[in-house]
Amino acid sequence: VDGPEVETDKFNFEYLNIPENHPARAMQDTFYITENLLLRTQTSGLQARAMQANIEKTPVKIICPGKVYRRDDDDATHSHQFMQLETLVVGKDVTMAELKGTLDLVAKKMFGEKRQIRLRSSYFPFTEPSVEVDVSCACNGKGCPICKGTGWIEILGAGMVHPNVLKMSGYDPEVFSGFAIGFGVDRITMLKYGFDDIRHLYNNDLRVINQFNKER
Ligand code: 2U9
Repeated sequence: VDGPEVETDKFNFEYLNIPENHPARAMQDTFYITENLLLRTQTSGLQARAMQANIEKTPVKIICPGKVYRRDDDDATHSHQFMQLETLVVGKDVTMAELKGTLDLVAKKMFGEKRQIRLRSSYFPFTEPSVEVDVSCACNGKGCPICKGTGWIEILGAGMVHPNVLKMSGYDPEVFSGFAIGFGVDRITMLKYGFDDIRHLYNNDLRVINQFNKER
Protein backbone atom coordinates (compact mmCIF):
# COMPACT_ATOMS: atom_id res chain seq x y z
CA VAL A 1 0.00 0.00 0.00
CA ASP A 2 1.24 3.43 -0.97
CA GLY A 3 0.00 6.83 0.17
CA PRO A 4 0.61 10.54 0.75
CA GLU A 5 3.95 11.87 2.02
CA VAL A 6 2.09 14.98 3.21
CA GLU A 7 0.02 13.43 5.99
CA THR A 8 -2.53 14.66 8.52
CA ASP A 9 -1.80 14.85 12.24
CA LYS A 10 -4.57 12.28 12.78
CA PHE A 11 -3.03 9.58 10.59
CA ASN A 12 0.60 10.31 11.43
CA PHE A 13 0.06 10.45 15.20
CA GLU A 14 -3.47 10.24 16.68
CA TYR A 15 -4.57 6.89 15.17
CA LEU A 16 -1.23 5.41 16.23
CA ASN A 17 -1.86 6.10 19.90
CA ILE A 18 0.38 9.18 19.95
CA PRO A 19 -1.94 11.96 21.21
CA GLU A 20 -1.00 15.66 21.34
CA ASN A 21 1.76 16.26 23.92
CA HIS A 22 2.80 12.58 24.01
CA PRO A 23 6.59 12.48 24.61
CA ALA A 24 7.03 10.18 21.57
CA ARG A 25 6.27 13.21 19.38
CA ALA A 26 9.53 14.86 20.44
CA MET A 27 11.59 12.12 18.78
CA GLN A 28 9.60 12.60 15.59
CA ASP A 29 9.88 16.35 15.26
CA THR A 30 9.21 17.08 11.59
CA PHE A 31 8.37 19.59 8.89
CA TYR A 32 4.89 21.09 9.35
CA ILE A 33 2.98 22.58 6.43
CA THR A 34 0.08 23.76 8.60
CA GLU A 35 -0.86 22.91 12.18
CA ASN A 36 -2.54 19.70 11.00
CA LEU A 37 -0.52 18.83 7.89
CA LEU A 38 3.03 17.55 8.01
CA LEU A 39 5.64 15.52 6.17
CA ARG A 40 5.01 12.02 7.53
CA THR A 41 7.50 10.78 10.12
CA GLN A 42 6.55 7.13 9.61
CA THR A 43 4.63 5.11 7.03
CA SER A 44 2.35 3.79 9.82
CA GLY A 45 -0.47 6.13 8.81
CA LEU A 46 -0.87 3.99 5.70
CA GLN A 47 -1.75 0.95 7.82
CA ALA A 48 -4.33 2.97 9.76
CA ARG A 49 -5.76 4.19 6.44
CA ALA A 50 -5.95 0.61 5.11
CA MET A 51 -7.72 -0.64 8.24
CA GLN A 52 -10.26 2.19 8.11
CA ALA A 53 -10.84 1.79 4.36
CA ASN A 54 -11.65 -1.90 4.89
CA ILE A 55 -15.25 -1.38 5.93
CA GLU A 56 -16.03 -5.13 5.97
CA LYS A 57 -13.40 -5.49 8.71
CA THR A 58 -11.90 -8.57 7.11
CA PRO A 59 -8.29 -9.59 7.91
CA VAL A 60 -5.48 -7.35 6.63
CA LYS A 61 -1.98 -8.29 5.41
CA ILE A 62 -0.07 -5.36 3.92
CA ILE A 63 3.40 -4.01 3.24
CA CYS A 64 3.88 -0.23 3.24
CA PRO A 65 7.13 1.19 1.87
CA GLY A 66 7.95 4.85 1.51
CA LYS A 67 9.88 8.01 2.22
CA VAL A 68 9.58 9.57 5.67
CA TYR A 69 10.92 12.79 7.18
CA ARG A 70 12.25 13.80 10.61
CA ARG A 71 14.36 16.60 12.02
CA ASP A 72 17.08 14.05 12.53
CA ASP A 73 20.65 14.71 11.44
CA ASP A 74 22.63 13.89 14.61
CA ASP A 75 25.30 11.90 12.78
CA ALA A 76 26.24 10.39 9.40
CA THR A 77 23.90 7.40 9.92
CA HIS A 78 20.83 9.68 10.18
CA SER A 79 19.15 11.93 7.64
CA HIS A 80 16.15 14.29 7.56
CA GLN A 81 14.76 11.95 4.91
CA PHE A 82 14.89 8.16 4.87
CA MET A 83 12.99 5.08 3.68
CA GLN A 84 10.82 2.89 5.85
CA LEU A 85 9.18 -0.41 5.17
CA GLU A 86 6.42 -1.52 7.51
CA THR A 87 4.16 -4.52 7.54
CA LEU A 88 0.83 -5.12 9.25
CA VAL A 89 -1.05 -8.36 9.80
CA VAL A 90 -4.48 -8.19 11.47
CA GLY A 91 -6.79 -11.16 11.90
CA LYS A 92 -8.39 -13.52 14.36
CA ASP A 93 -5.88 -15.52 16.46
CA VAL A 94 -2.76 -13.71 15.19
CA THR A 95 -0.15 -14.39 17.88
CA MET A 96 3.35 -13.34 18.87
CA ALA A 97 4.55 -16.81 17.79
CA GLU A 98 3.64 -15.86 14.22
CA LEU A 99 5.47 -12.55 14.61
CA LYS A 100 8.60 -14.42 15.78
CA GLY A 101 8.36 -16.92 12.90
CA THR A 102 7.97 -14.09 10.38
CA LEU A 103 10.93 -12.17 11.82
CA ASP A 104 13.12 -15.28 11.72
CA LEU A 105 12.21 -15.86 8.05
CA VAL A 106 12.83 -12.20 7.12
CA ALA A 107 16.25 -12.18 8.84
CA LYS A 108 17.32 -15.41 7.11
CA LYS A 109 16.14 -14.21 3.67
CA MET A 110 17.89 -10.85 4.09
CA PHE A 111 21.16 -11.90 5.70
CA GLY A 112 21.50 -15.67 5.13
CA GLU A 113 20.15 -19.00 6.35
CA LYS A 114 22.71 -19.33 9.17
CA ARG A 115 21.53 -16.18 10.95
CA GLN A 116 19.47 -16.23 14.14
CA ILE A 117 17.32 -13.55 15.73
CA ARG A 118 17.13 -12.22 19.28
CA LEU A 119 14.23 -10.17 20.67
CA ARG A 120 14.68 -7.48 23.34
CA SER A 121 11.66 -5.86 24.97
CA SER A 122 11.09 -2.24 23.93
CA TYR A 123 8.43 0.44 23.79
CA PHE A 124 6.46 1.90 20.89
CA PRO A 125 3.13 3.73 21.44
CA PHE A 126 1.42 1.67 18.69
CA THR A 127 2.43 -1.84 19.80
CA GLU A 128 2.19 -3.76 23.07
CA PRO A 129 4.28 -5.74 23.74
CA SER A 130 7.02 -4.16 21.60
CA VAL A 131 10.37 -5.65 20.67
CA GLU A 132 13.65 -4.62 19.13
CA VAL A 133 15.08 -7.31 16.90
CA ASP A 134 18.75 -8.21 16.55
CA VAL A 135 20.26 -10.54 13.96
CA SER A 136 23.33 -12.59 14.78
CA CYS A 137 26.51 -11.19 13.25
CA ALA A 138 28.45 -12.86 10.41
CA CYS A 139 31.40 -13.15 12.87
CA ASN A 140 29.33 -15.85 14.62
CA GLY A 141 29.57 -14.37 18.11
CA LYS A 142 33.34 -13.86 18.07
CA GLY A 143 32.86 -10.11 18.15
CA CYS A 144 33.93 -7.72 15.38
CA PRO A 145 33.68 -3.99 14.52
CA ILE A 146 30.32 -4.46 12.72
CA CYS A 147 28.58 -5.83 15.84
CA LYS A 148 30.82 -3.73 18.11
CA GLY A 149 32.02 -6.88 19.82
CA THR A 150 28.54 -8.05 20.91
CA GLY A 151 27.83 -10.72 18.26
CA TRP A 152 24.41 -9.09 17.55
CA ILE A 153 23.24 -6.31 15.21
CA GLU A 154 20.01 -4.35 15.75
CA ILE A 155 17.98 -4.47 12.54
CA LEU A 156 14.37 -3.50 13.20
CA GLY A 157 11.44 -3.04 15.58
CA ALA A 158 8.15 -4.89 15.87
CA GLY A 159 5.28 -5.75 18.17
CA MET A 160 1.68 -6.79 18.68
CA VAL A 161 -0.70 -4.03 17.54
CA HIS A 162 -1.91 -2.01 20.55
CA PRO A 163 -5.63 -2.58 21.34
CA ASN A 164 -6.24 1.21 21.18
CA VAL A 165 -4.81 1.27 17.64
CA LEU A 166 -7.07 -1.59 16.51
CA LYS A 167 -10.10 0.09 18.13
CA MET A 168 -9.43 3.56 16.65
CA SER A 169 -9.37 2.07 13.14
CA GLY A 170 -12.56 0.06 13.67
CA TYR A 171 -11.31 -3.41 14.67
CA ASP A 172 -12.66 -4.89 17.93
CA PRO A 173 -9.56 -5.81 20.00
CA GLU A 174 -11.60 -8.52 21.75
CA VAL A 175 -11.99 -10.28 18.39
CA PHE A 176 -8.93 -9.20 16.37
CA SER A 177 -5.22 -9.12 17.08
CA GLY A 178 -2.25 -8.32 14.90
CA PHE A 179 1.45 -7.75 14.52
CA ALA A 180 3.48 -4.99 12.90
CA ILE A 181 7.10 -4.80 11.79
CA GLY A 182 8.99 -1.63 10.91
CA PHE A 183 12.44 -1.09 9.52
CA GLY A 184 14.63 1.56 8.02
CA VAL A 185 15.54 0.48 4.46
CA ASP A 186 18.62 2.74 4.49
CA ARG A 187 19.92 1.17 7.72
CA ILE A 188 19.51 -2.37 6.39
CA THR A 189 21.18 -1.37 3.11
CA MET A 190 24.12 0.16 4.98
CA LEU A 191 24.50 -3.00 7.08
CA LYS A 192 24.22 -5.33 4.10
CA TYR A 193 26.71 -3.43 1.91
CA GLY A 194 28.96 -2.24 4.75
CA PHE A 195 29.03 1.58 4.59
CA ASP A 196 28.31 4.05 7.35
CA ASP A 197 27.29 7.32 5.72
CA ILE A 198 23.58 7.49 4.78
CA ARG A 199 24.26 10.41 2.43
CA HIS A 200 25.81 7.99 -0.10
CA LEU A 201 22.20 6.90 -0.80
CA TYR A 202 21.04 10.45 -1.63
CA ASN A 203 23.98 12.32 -3.17
CA ASN A 204 23.61 10.74 -6.64
CA ASP A 205 27.36 10.25 -6.96
CA LEU A 206 27.78 7.96 -10.02
CA ARG A 207 30.81 6.29 -8.41
CA VAL A 208 28.42 5.00 -5.72
CA ILE A 209 25.43 4.30 -7.96
CA ASN A 210 27.40 2.34 -10.58
CA GLN A 211 28.60 -0.12 -7.92
CA PHE A 212 25.03 -1.39 -7.73
CA ASN A 213 24.39 -1.36 -11.47
CA LYS A 214 25.62 -4.88 -12.28
CA GLU A 215 23.92 -4.93 -15.73
CA ARG A 216 26.48 -2.58 -17.27
C1 2U9 B 1 -0.11 0.33 12.82
C2 2U9 B 1 0.18 -0.44 13.93
C3 2U9 B 1 1.48 -0.71 14.27
C4 2U9 B 1 4.87 -0.25 13.02
C5 2U9 B 1 6.14 -0.53 13.77
C6 2U9 B 1 8.23 -0.35 14.44
C7 2U9 B 1 7.80 -1.31 15.33
C8 2U9 B 1 9.61 0.18 14.44
C9 2U9 B 1 11.17 1.75 13.46
C10 2U9 B 1 12.18 0.93 12.74
C11 2U9 B 1 13.33 1.80 12.35
C12 2U9 B 1 11.05 3.03 12.70
O1 2U9 B 1 12.55 3.51 10.61
S1 2U9 B 1 12.64 3.33 12.01
O2 2U9 B 1 13.27 4.35 12.77
N1 2U9 B 1 9.87 1.11 13.53
O3 2U9 B 1 10.43 -0.20 15.22
N2 2U9 B 1 7.29 0.09 13.57
S2 2U9 B 1 6.20 -1.65 15.00
O4 2U9 B 1 3.77 -0.52 13.87
C13 2U9 B 1 2.52 -0.21 13.50
C14 2U9 B 1 2.22 0.53 12.39
C15 2U9 B 1 0.92 0.81 12.05
C16 2U9 B 1 -1.53 0.64 12.46
